[in-house]
Amino acid sequence: MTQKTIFVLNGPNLDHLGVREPEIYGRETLADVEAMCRAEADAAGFALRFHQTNAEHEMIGWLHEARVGAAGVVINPAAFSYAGYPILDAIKMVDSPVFEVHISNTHRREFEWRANSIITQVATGMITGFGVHGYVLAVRHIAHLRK
Ligand code: CA2
Repeated sequence: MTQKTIFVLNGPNLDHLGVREPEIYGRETLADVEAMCRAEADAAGFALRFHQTNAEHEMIGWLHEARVGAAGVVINPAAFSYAGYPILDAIKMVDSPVFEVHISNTHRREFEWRANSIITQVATGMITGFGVHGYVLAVRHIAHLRK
């Protein structure tokens, strides 16, 4: 890993992106999101690590890899947003900017709990409701910050 590596990390169930609830999350698959992020990172001269997991320990492992010397981290914690205290602690250990992304507008959803991400308090910034374009904006912003 070099200082020019951007991590894009995805939490539980996002492997079903584009398949379930397209009216909320859109029709792009996670593979489409990876391609969009990779194109953005490539154009700016950054390497990209793109991962998805349904297991908290695996997410923590990638955050530990990103802990020292990454350009930045983009994370959609998905439902880890609501009880993922070990992930919150791991994000606090990362020495580069960490941007939280939610595809849907979590403040405009059916349940109030969706807007109450515990991750936001340790994130550098947060994007919600920009669809999958939010990932691209976050990658672009990290490239801009770290160029
Ligand atoms: O809007 C987002 O990106 C979310 O982080 C998605 C999470 C949800 O728990 C958050 O409240 C908001 C995961 C939603 C469930 O997984 C699905 C993934 C793809 C398609 C349908 C559901």
